Amino acid sequence: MFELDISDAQVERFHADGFIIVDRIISDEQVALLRERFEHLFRGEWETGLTPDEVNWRAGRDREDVTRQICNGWKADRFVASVVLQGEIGRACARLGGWPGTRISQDNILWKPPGGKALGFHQDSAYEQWTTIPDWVSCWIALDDTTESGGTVEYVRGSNHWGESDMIEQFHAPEDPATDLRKAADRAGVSDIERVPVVVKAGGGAFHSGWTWHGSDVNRSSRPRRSIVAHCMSSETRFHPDYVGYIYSRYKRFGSDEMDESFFPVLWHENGHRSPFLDAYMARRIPWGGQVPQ
Ligand SMILES: O=C(O)CCC(=O)C(=O)O
Repeated sequence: MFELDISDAQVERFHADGFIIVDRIISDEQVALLRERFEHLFRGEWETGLTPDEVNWRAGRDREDVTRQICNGWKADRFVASVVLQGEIGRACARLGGWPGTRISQDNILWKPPGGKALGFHQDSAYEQWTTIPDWVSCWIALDDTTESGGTVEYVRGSNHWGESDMIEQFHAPEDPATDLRKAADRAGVSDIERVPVVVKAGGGAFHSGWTWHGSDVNRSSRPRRSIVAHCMSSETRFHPDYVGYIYSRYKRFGSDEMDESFFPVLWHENGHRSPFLDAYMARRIPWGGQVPQ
């Protein structure tokens, strides 16, 4: 693991532009490990025995020309957990978000094959209304070298200042990924939309704010574009008392707005706290739901 020290200048850029691009987030060994785990995950092989929260593509079941997606692969695969739940990712997100600590909200595992269709431009935080602080900071990590024509993620510079929009019409495989983006720009009185593609080597990536518009176009290259995203929230986040998110509110207990660390673990906190099961789980010393070693 590389230390992810975020400088004051990067914090300033993050707030101004809504994102920063970083050359190196995970090691080459971790990139190779995740590429290998992708094969298992998209065949529906769950290392821990547990199904991820969202499985939007499975080999043999779904169309070959769409972007494959799984959310919360960390619950199904401890190798994935060993990368995406690292404390350093939590520390970097806390610094950028101005939080005392970081919880993972969900991971996002994406595989866009050659010819794979676009993902619509959206604001992540529009999908987070089931929480009291829907202000994500996300760490997007490339698992292949990315190119502008290869369907890499693109951020719209400064769009974190455009205000809050709703969930978009079509996230998966829209003909035109920028439909909702243009409407949001109109509402914000912006005529010049600057889309910045993230072009990095595998292992590099970016951090973006939950209110930054982003999406990605068709993969027009001959190579796959794989990536993994750690969508993070403040350690202080609680469930919204009324709003029911159709997937993640299943983890809300009746009569409580507290987030259970088994499902939304704390990756890093300035007071030294880290969810106690994480390191043993990530090292495959305990199974899902196992006894935490003292
Ligand atoms: O990787 C992409 O194409 C889009 C990723 C995304 O939507 C996200 O990180 O929130």
